[in-house]
Amino acid sequence: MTTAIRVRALANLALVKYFGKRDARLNLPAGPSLSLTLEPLETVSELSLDASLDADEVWLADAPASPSFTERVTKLLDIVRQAAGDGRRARLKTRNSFPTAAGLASSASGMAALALAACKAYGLELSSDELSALARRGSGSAARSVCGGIVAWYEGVEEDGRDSIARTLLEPGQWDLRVVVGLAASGPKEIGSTVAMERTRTTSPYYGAWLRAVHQDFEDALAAVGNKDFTALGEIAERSALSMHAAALAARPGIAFWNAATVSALHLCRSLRKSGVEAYFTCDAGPQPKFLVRPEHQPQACQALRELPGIEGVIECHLGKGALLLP
Ligand code: 2P0
Repeated sequence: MTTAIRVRALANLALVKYFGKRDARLNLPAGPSLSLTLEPLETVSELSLDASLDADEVWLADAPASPSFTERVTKLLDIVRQAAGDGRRARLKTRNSFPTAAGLASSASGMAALALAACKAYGLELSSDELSALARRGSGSAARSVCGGIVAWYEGVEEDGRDSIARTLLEPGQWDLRVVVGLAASGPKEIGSTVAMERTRTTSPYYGAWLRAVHQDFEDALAAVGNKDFTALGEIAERSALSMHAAALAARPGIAFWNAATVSALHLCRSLRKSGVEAYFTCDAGPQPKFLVRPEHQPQACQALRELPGIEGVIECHLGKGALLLP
């Protein structure tokens, strides 16, 4: 058995959402997206190769992982094994510092960590663009968690997806943005984002309008990041989230990720803004509301969200680094 490779990767929060694929096998997105890589939402993974194993062995938080998660891990490892010409099976022990599969992007940090660990373990030398494209094969949003700070994921035009990669626009130290995550419900979500986005693409009458909006929102968000214009970026983030959820709600059958606390949080966010606390609402494929705020407004936003009925806790986040090896 080889010595374990240890890596860490952070989850990310999309301000311009990824929701819809142009190629489901390669996880090629139908549009670009823009995200924040967030400390302290971390995955730490250990990977070792073991020639005596017949199949990959996957542990999630000290328990054997589900067959579906194990299968996703094997799928990504198979790509690396084929490229490296090394068929050895692996043992993966992975752990998230935050609720798994609850709309907090655990697959993004998990698959980014796995891609990096697998490259190191199998001796594959990849550029950061290539690593992003590899992580994307595990989970689309993982392409972004390879990179730190404020990140753009370009949809690309190539059929094989080699130009569908994410890159850092600003490093964590270059703009201090904060995110307050509200924990609106614990436990796994009712519908996974992969299934939800495919149903939305194939059945929602609003899907075309959503895609057109994404391209404009991405261009506007790039400009807002370039100018460090918080208000512009916040407004884009809120409208991108609401458009994504509108498209999903209109799918057949409709997909409602929100619960009562999520709706209350949207209204709370808007009343905070009226009172001078400039917070913007976003939400992903689960019920957890997230507020984008400036550092000086983080304490008030945090307190208000924590006191909201139905919110079980909050996580205060700031920009963090891309996937990295641990000693
Ligand atoms: C995002 N989401 O941009 C969007 C917003 C959920 C809502 O990326 O099928 O788990 O593995 O590519 O990456 C979640 O999608 O989906 C996601 P797959 P993934 O953050």
